[in-house]
Amino acid sequence: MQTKGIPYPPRRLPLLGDLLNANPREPVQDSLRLAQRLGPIFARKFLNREIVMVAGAELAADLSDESRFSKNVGVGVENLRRIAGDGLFTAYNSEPNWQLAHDILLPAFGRSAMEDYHPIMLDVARELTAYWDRHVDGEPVDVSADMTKVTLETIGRTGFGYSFQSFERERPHPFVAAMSSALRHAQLRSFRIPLVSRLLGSRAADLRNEEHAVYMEKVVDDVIAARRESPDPGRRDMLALMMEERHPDTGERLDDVNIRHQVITFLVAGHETTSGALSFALYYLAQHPQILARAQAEVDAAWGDSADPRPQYREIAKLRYVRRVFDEALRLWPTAPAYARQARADTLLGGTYPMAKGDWAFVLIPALHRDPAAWGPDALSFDPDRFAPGEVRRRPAHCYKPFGTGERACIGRQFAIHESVLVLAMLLHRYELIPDPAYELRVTELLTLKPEGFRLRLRRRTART
Ligand code: MNH
Repeated sequence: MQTKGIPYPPRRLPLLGDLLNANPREPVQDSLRLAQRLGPIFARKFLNREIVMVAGAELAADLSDESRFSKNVGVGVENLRRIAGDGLFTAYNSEPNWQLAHDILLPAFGRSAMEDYHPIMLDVARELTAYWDRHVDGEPVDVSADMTKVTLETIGRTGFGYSFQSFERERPHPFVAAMSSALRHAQLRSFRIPLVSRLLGSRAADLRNEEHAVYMEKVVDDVIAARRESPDPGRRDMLALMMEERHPDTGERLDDVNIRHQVITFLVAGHETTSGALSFALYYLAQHPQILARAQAEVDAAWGDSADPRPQYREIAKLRYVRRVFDEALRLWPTAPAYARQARADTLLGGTYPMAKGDWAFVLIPALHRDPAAWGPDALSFDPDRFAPGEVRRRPAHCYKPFGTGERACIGRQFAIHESVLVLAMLLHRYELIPDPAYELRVTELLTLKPEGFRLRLRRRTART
């Protein structure tokens, strides 16, 4: 879009733009710092590409107007098309497979599907506690790594009836390593300088990425083959819908290539962001003893002091305070930190900035979630009570967007929330979480965000041994 009148960082170079001042390993935290200096909208220039970032609540709310704006498959997301093709997340608005897959898959995220997933989610959560029990009074646990075990296992088993055996292996499943490399590659590719990158051996990186993509496809083909070999007629999970269901109006089905793209999409989108969100929630709980105590009291009141609680589906949504802790963690560190919006027709963003049809801008979600205009002067402090019902009503609309916005918003939102509240509650009920007092939060970026090097020591809570 036109950037006349939009602030940009100082020290811009003629050919490279802002590249020298940018940190390609931390584009989000970089931009967040710029937002604090430059305000609600600013431009960054890399080589010949100019990117507009929206950081303020008022402009982000305007971009939420579905009649004037839609999703843009932009920088970063576009680089994922090698592995996710026209899957739900990476599909262009114009691709017919988006609507087809959306309509076929929607029932997999409805209430009755969630009820079916619940016992599986509970099994996985109990595998986590069995695994953490071995660390009680011993070596600290690596929180982000273990949350990745839970969330990958959960999406694999609920969506596809497939176990990665995450808790039976010492090292992460190779799918996780391949996926992390693919995400890193997609992130870094956006910052490439064509000639320099050839000299620096980017081609080798591209070839490795190709290997990772091929490996991920092989895992997905295994998942599908496993189902073909032992069909499970009663099953109504994501894979069953994709393989058997026809569109309710047109009778069309998903083709094999598209199913592969969807499976990769769900395996990646369905675990990486939730894992980060759980990790940040545990980080903030461990940092705030009073909040931790209140969350524990809520779970204790609901579940008593059973040594082996087996909550029912409907009990999870009643844990309102645990849910607020989760919402607040996703406010400060929304683990899918940006989405892009494009103009459906020529328009003025916020009544001020001209956008031609097709022009697009990023919404920098962590900046939006810290805008004092929406969140008040203490926007940087962790306070789950911001999500008490009265407080929510006091805020402007569209200032909380961890799951994106509009028609292309996250289809897995309820899934992520149910899984996360369940896992957090199980952990809160069972353990004292003891942080390393020397730890300072470091956030790693692989398109998504997660705490790095965050460990907790565990003690069993005394009442329930
Ligand atoms: Mn999810 C889209 C965040 C969990 C599957 N997700 C999005 C978008 C955001 C997002 C933001 C919109 C991106 C854009 O506009 O470009 N998602 C999250 C977060 C969590 C999450 C923060 C967890 C916390 N997502 C999940 C889970 C699943 C999932 C769990 C699947 C089981 N998400 C998707 C899919 C899309 C999506 C699929 C694309 C939807 C579409 O465009 O139709």
